Amino acid sequence: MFWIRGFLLLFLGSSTGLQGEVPSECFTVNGADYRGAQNHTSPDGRGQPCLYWNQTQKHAYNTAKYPNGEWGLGSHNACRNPDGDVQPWCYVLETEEGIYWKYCDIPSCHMPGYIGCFLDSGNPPALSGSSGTSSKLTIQVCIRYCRKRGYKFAGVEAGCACFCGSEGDLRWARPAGAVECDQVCFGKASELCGGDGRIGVYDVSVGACQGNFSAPSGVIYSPDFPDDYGPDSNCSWVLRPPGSSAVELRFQIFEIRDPNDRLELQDGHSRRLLAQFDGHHRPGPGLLLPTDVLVLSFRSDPLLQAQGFAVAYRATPAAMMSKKSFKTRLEENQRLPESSESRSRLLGEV
Ligand SMILES: [Ca+2]
Repeated sequence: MFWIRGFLLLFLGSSTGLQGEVPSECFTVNGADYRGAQNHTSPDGRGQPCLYWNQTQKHAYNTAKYPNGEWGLGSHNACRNPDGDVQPWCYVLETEEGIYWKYCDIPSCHMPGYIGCFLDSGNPPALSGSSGTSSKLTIQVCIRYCRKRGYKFAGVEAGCACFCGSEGDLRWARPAGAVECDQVCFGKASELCGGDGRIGVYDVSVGACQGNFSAPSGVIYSPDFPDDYGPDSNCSWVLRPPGSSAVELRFQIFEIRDPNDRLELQDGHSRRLLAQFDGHHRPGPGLLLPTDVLVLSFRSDPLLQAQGFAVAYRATPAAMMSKKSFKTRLEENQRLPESSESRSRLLGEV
């Protein structure tokens, strides 16, 4: 275990403030975006109580050093992951053995699309399809490699190896502890690519450039997530949750570099533009869109990229909504610093 507290790794540029305001699920690989209230260490959340981040001045991460809510630190003792470790953790009262921090094992804290960490003896391999190694391996490099070859799963191991596999493989896979997949990807220091004899497995739909979503809820990631989106991206996703009259979106990550990289939300029937966001016009945390077919389109220009977005969607049944509430919530959730003219253009006649 070479992860040393104080090793500063900026995984997320953004930080949200206080617990309770946003969902507790994690949308990054390592729970860097966890803002839930779990404040005990493993096992099973019944371990030691965490110390308050405003009472840990002798350690590297505390609110005196990071007073602006960086990484979700604040006057609370909930688990966070400010340094890009494998999962959220917290400081604890130092033991005689000198242990002063511990992991928090938060069950909901896994990026959707991340299947888990599994043992891989290599004989037979945990994922039995195509494989390769790369000194530039990232999670998305492996996902793309396996997606192109028609596999359902992509597995990263030992920082540099990529394996592809199908449902049948996973039936026999033996789960390993989440923290055992702790090796940095050779191609990206902020991502973890399995471990020694441990394979981190992903669904290849994460970071795809297109998709049709018909489940009542789900998560859409920008192209190549968790890597940065590429130059000249042109991707779109169609949401058609059954029995809904509106779609609620919650942006968990929105890292768009400039105004030339743009996410558009359109009504799938009329193609009317419902909202658009870019590097200068960020969405609020929640959005309600009055359509049962929503099309998301993302385009980027050749210059300057960033991580992109992770947006969770949820279908809202017809009975729960009125026209008035659509408008109110859209207005509340759009943060458009432009004129009121362009604002009404975007909102249309809701
Ligand atoms: Ca750009």
